[in-house]
Amino acid sequence: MSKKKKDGILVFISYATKDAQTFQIPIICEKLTEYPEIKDVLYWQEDLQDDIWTYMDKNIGKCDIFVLFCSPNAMESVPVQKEWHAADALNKPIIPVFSSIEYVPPLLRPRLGLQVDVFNVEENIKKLYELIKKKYIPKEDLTISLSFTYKNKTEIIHAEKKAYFLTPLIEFCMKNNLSIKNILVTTSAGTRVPDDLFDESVSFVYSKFGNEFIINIEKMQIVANFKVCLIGDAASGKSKLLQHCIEATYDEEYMPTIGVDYWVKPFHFQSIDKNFDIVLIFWDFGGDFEEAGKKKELLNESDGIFVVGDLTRKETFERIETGCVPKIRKVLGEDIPIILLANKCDLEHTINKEHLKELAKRLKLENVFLTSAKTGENVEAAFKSIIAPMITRALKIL
Ligand SMILES: Nc1nc2c(ncn2[C@@H]2O[C@H](COP(=O)(O)OP(=O)(O)OP(=O)(O)O)[C@@H](O)[C@H]2O)c(=O)[nH]1
Ligand SMILES: [Mg+2]
Repeated sequence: MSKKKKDGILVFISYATKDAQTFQIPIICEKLTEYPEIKDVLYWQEDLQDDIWTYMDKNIGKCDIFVLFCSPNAMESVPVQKEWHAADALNKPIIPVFSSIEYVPPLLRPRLGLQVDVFNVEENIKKLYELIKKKYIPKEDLTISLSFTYKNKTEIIHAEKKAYFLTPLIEFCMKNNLSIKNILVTTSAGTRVPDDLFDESVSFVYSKFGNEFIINIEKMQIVANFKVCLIGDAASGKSKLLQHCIEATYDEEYMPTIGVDYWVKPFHFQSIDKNFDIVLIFWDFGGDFEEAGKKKELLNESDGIFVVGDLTRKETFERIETGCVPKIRKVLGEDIPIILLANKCDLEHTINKEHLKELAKRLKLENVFLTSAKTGENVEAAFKSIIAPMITRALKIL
């Protein structure tokens, strides 16, 4: 690698280390870098500080052209295979260089490559340089127009093909009062795009269907996934409450939760002017799971919390007041919605509702419910009641 140039084509060379001499890799790289259009040529050498995986990770994403030296050694090399697969997944222009077509991975055979005579290095470099220039797509050609439509409103956004498309989409949604945490859209190509794959899928759909790209927000379905944790003393009924809510069953057998259990339940929620499909992902913590450090990490990114006490054991509420709630606020902030469930209301108990309401007020809790996992009293209503405050908070955060 030579003197740094500011602009130009960044080339990544992938080869099997055993082929370094056969293909004269260091010489090719050095000579290529001498061309003014080529900014730099990246290739891994054993004396580099980074191991090959770190090197690959850092550099494939930013290269403009990926050159693959194909040979029997390259076919057997795991790093080489990973490298070209990664480049392909990232839509990088790939140039296979080979002495015989049989060494080119079948998937890459239709691409414009370069057949070389390994003994004619000078000639190979010249041809490779021409091909690199031909395959290079200047940055300005990478801009695409995204047309967002919602009801009768349309907005065209010029985004870089490599850019994150979710950001302009969220901005558009916010302008039209449509914002929410995770978004599921239907593209004009008919593909449903989940939030975390959105950017990749847009690139994919774009490359498949050409450069006119419309995202039809009229078909947009708003889906929000919320992480909700249940915390409270052992045997207070956290798991049985969830079991009742999700499976509509109950049994007396106590099976303590070890660590954390996960439960998932979809809800439909309607506000004045919007419909939401909500998925609550419940994290059901075992009461004995008090390794503070670990729990703190696991609580991160929660959207709402249920603290659960056992009406037949007063001390379970004392611990909610002195331990649970302050800890939760410390990790998740003051605005995290917390709801108190006073469970086992089917059993005789001495704690009255007024007392619990006062407790909830003192602790600035969102709400309090007397529940029974056994009879199902208030269970569904209690779990549903956390949705509205979570949505309000998510909209504020966005
Ligand atoms: N009568 C009555 N019993 C309940 C109720 N909820 C739970 N139980 C009983 O209490 C015991 C403990 O219930 P779990 O739901 O496993 O308690 P947990 O809070 O998940 O306990 P850990 O996982 O150890 O933290 C079980 O034997 C249940 O049958 C309730 O509403 N009424
Ligand atoms: Mg449990």
